[in-house]
Amino acid sequence: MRLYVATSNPGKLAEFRRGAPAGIEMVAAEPVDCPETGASFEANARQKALCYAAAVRDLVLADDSGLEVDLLGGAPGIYSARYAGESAGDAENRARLLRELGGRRAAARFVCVIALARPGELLATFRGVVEGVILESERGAEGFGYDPLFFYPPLGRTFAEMSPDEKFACSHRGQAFRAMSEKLLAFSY
Ligand code: ITT
Repeated sequence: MRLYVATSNPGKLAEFRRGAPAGIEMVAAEPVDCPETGASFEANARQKALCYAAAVRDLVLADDSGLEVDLLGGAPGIYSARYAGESAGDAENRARLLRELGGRRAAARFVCVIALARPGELLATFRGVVEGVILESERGAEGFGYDPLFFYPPLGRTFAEMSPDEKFACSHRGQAFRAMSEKLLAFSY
């Protein structure tokens, strides 16, 4: 079956494409300028999914995700993509995170909420969470976003030091995706 992915983030798209089981074809939806005005990952994922479903006129998956750092009161949270400013890139966002932490290591979690929608109808949301530690400097070159700073204790490496398959097996996005996959058939008629 075909599932449109509502994202303009190539890192997310690559992870979904690689992680999807045989039988689910993940297709990149043409970028749509959707409002992202919710106060939670769930609200933003729902908004994105419904907005893209209206444009694509088919079944759509949207992902709203981000990093919550305890020492920073949960920041950057839903503002993770624009932590260092509206047009900031991943490297600038990581630099701001390191500045805010001032050399301290900090407990943190990645959160991912996947929303499934058809035109005019929100079908379901799925949440995945992974706990880790923000390091005082970057390690590794895989992945995207905050991956080089996110240390995952059970494997003793950052997400940027893992292969894509290793990351998807434990990540917030992999967890949410697997929960969604279990329910997907029910929505595909
Ligand atoms: P779309 O809305 O088009 O999907 P986006 O990048 O703006 O793309 P979000 O609003 O959900 O998406 O922001 C997610 C940000 O959180 C992302 O840009 C990264 O900075 C961070 N992030 C989320 N998942 C991550 C992961 O697996 N590894 C590293 N950083 C991640």
